[in-house]
Amino acid sequence: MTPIPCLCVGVGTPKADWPVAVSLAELGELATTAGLTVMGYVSQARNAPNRLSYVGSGKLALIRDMIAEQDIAVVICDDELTPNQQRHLENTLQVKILDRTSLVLDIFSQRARTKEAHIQIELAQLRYLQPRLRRMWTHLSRLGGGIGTRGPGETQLEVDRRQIGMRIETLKKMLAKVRVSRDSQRKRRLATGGLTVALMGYTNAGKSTLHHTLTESNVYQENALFATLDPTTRLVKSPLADDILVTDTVGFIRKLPHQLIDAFRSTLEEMMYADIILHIVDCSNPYWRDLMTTAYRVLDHLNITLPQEIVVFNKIDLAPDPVLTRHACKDVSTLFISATDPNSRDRIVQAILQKRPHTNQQMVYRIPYNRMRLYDMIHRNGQVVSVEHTPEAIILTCVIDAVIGAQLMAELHAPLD
Ligand SMILES: Nc1nc2c(ncn2[C@@H]2O[C@H](COP(=O)(O)OP(=O)(O)OP(=O)(O)O)[C@@H](O)[C@H]2O)c(=O)[nH]1
Ligand SMILES: [Mg+2]
Repeated sequence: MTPIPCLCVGVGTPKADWPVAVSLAELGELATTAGLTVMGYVSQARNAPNRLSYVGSGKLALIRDMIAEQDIAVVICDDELTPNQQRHLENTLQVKILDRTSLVLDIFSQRARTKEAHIQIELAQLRYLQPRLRRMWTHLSRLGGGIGTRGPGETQLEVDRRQIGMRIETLKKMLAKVRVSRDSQRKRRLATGGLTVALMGYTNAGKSTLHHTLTESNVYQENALFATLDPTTRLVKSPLADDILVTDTVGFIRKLPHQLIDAFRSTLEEMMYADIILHIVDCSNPYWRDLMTTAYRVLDHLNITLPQEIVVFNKIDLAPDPVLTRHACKDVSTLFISATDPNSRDRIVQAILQKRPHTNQQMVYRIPYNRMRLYDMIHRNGQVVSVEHTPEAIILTCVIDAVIGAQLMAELHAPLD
């Protein structure tokens, strides 16, 4: 595939939450994820984006030079452009102009796998297109020589608008049907009585990687933004518990296009039905607190109240100074892992079980003869159902408090000192 060279342009305003450079770097990652090649970044500090040209005239001239020098084919602006801004930039710069919203929509449409995701993305794209239709009409009326005030262009615009409106209604109905089937799937799952856990967090935090480590299933992971769109639920594979279901979900992003809020709502609703949320945070990112805030803001916007939350700091192996990072993060959580390390699985399962409402469950322990101390502890804490002696170990079945039972099981699997 021939590379498509692009330029990322951003405006830093005094009331922005993040420095413009950070937001622009993320825009660059989005562009790469969408298959473009980033040739450069241009930023400008202003009170607000220019209403016509997004940046000021001096920067615009600079961008024009860069386009000529580096053969730039696409310019991407870090905010959603108004139809006027987009037209003005296209006319002035004579290249394709994208904005953050259209880029995110494009990535979503590349990633959509399920029927629901396809419907959601088409809805979002049509909602993005609706206010921009006027622009197409302007082109058409110009082609028609601008004869009269109600030229063929305007008729076309009315037809386009009506067709888009009808398509949106059809898609909404299709979505309602898909949701009914998803609700019944969820009800069936909840009826099994297991503990349900949902992974949540900023895009690229490592949710799918942890999902894979916990369940040994192959959920798509990639060093790209929005690798996952659709929720996937699997059983956790651990000797500590056999009834934990974990759901992987879509990642959050700052400046989430409002057209996509609905698409997020349906996916994130999965979280409301979970018993526990694991909030995965990339602690190697210096802006980890802002990443967390962004996630909470989106949830707030969607009116989603979280059940119990456990904050898990991931990618500790990538932290430049792990001791300093642990210290800086400790007021939020003390759970630090590398999702890529299989040993993190049982630490996560233990953290989940500690939050689990205390219930008794039947467990089977296979205790080697050199671990008789554990045999006594299990005996003391649970009600023994049966004991069987084999040449290598004692097989002990007992009814025991789920949390204590899991802790003892973890000790049994820990290496001997
Ligand atoms: N070094 C290191 N890399 C990790 C760790 N966890 C995840 N990664 C990498 O980070 C990238 C993103 O991981 P994903 O699991 O796809 O992230 P995600 O949160 O599912 O991202 P979205 O689906 O986009 O929301 C991948 O390249 C992973 O291999 C970790 O603990 N250490
Ligand atoms: Mg993912």
